[in-house]
Amino acid sequence: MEISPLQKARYAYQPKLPPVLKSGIAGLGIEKSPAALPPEGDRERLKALFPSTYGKERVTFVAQAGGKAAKIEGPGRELRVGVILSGGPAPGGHNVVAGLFDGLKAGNAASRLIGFRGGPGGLVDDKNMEITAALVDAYRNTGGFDMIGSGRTKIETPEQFDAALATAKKHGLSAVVVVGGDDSNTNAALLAEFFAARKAGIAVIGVPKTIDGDLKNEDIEASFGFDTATKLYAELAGNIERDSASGRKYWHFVKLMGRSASHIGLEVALQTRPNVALISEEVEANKLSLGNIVDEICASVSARADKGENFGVVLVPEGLIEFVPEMKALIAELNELLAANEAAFNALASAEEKRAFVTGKLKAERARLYSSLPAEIQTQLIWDRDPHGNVQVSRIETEKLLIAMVKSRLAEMSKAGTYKGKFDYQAHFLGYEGRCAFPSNFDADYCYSLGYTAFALIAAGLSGYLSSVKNLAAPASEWKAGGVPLVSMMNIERRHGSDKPVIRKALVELDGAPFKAFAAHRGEWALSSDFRVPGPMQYFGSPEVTDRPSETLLLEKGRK
Ligand code: FBP
Repeated sequence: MEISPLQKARYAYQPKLPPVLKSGIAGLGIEKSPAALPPEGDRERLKALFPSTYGKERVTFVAQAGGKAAKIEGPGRELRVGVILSGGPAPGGHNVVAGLFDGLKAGNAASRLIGFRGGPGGLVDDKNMEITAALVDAYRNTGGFDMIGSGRTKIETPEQFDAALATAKKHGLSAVVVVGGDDSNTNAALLAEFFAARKAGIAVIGVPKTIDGDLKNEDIEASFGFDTATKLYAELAGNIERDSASGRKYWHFVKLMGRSASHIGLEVALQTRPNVALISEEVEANKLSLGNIVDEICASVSARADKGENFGVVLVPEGLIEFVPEMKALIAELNELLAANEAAFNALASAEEKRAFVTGKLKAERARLYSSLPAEIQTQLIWDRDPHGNVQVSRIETEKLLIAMVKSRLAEMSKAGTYKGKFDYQAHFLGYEGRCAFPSNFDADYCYSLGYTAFALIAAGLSGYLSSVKNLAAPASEWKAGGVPLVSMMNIERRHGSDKPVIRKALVELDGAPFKAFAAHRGEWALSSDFRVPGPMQYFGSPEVTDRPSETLLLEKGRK
């Protein structure tokens, strides 16, 4: 296979590790401290659901140096470890595997790493491949999950749990590492509990992945992939802004990936200063309707038209549709209706028949809202849910819905004499192009460190932990490594009509520093053409440019 010059150059990049892991794990000490507690009302139920793994302490690796911290027993043990990449790809996944592999081999050259292909289903169905040094070398510092593939299978039935255990035993595994987001790590917690209850002696360790940036808390400062994906989207959004200011004839509506939380949209807004950036969490908090959102966009369009500037940029978070209260209620009713009438619905051949079927079953008010939407959006709203029951928001063209609504509102305003501009538009969706990009230096370092830390947790005989690398807003020379108990991050949520233990999703906090920084400036950005163009991500050069973390992280950690 012919590789690009950049890929070749990136092979030579040596990712940075937290200092404590730089000389391997021999002599490494472990400090324990109380972990955060789940919400008070859920503790008893979680304790009952996770009798073997509830109540574990947070661990931090420290240099032993003759200190009092407990030591890792037998650090050079021969280990066999399985690894699964789960859910949507995120830049840096291959470096998690590389860090895990290098750690294992540094501990004992005879240790082996087995990749389960195509996500969690690979463990259930025993689709495996040996991860060799040559394979790892071919993927170092590259984007994608194609080394072993990924998938969204949810391990939930007793048969699936039994099959996963049988596979792990067959391969003589000491541990399974699950690289995934909140749903996948919820699965990891359940698997850890199941293996512990069966006294299988097989550890389960999670690694926090998702470009969405919503798997974070006081111990997990960022999920990997967010940094790279947002740098790439910010480059593209900035270029679109400059194009709009050059051509002076289009309003660009840019939908940005991120299933639920608006962290991606917020980060890109902070980097590019668009005229409008919608934040789903604010829409929900202020109970804004689609009409209110359209008003906000039209206010900017109209004020800019008054200055003769019939162009601009609107950022739309992918998950918006589910945060608009009226749409949220509609989607909830659709979910129930589709689940209850699965066979009859699936038997219908055309999209038109399917739309008519659901319209006939919706309550009057929601049927009215559903019918008022463009036919394509109606169809997109009834497409299959993913295996975790989520609406596939990446397939709903919210940016086009907003364009249609803005256009018709402007026509009304024009008639009433309150708008005198010209509205031409372009729609974009930035999503899949960011998930497999070459990881930024930050993600290359972070992922390698997370993989190496996962190995250290396994070597320390721990299970039910999420690999944690902290102090990320500082240079890697100040990073810290450890683990957070998965159950400590859980709560009980209502999913598909029943209570389920799940890892809490971190939404944008409206009293958090990143949102406040955005809110302080957006009024001025709504009118201005003084866009900020970040340019392409840099891999070589001054660390101030190449290693700069996201604005979100810098603001959250008070470094800005
Ligand atoms: P994860 O939560 O698995 O990391 O996936 C995130 C994501 O990229 C979302 O932003 C997006 O809505 C979704 O995956 C798209 O999923 P798919 O790859 O199945 O189309």
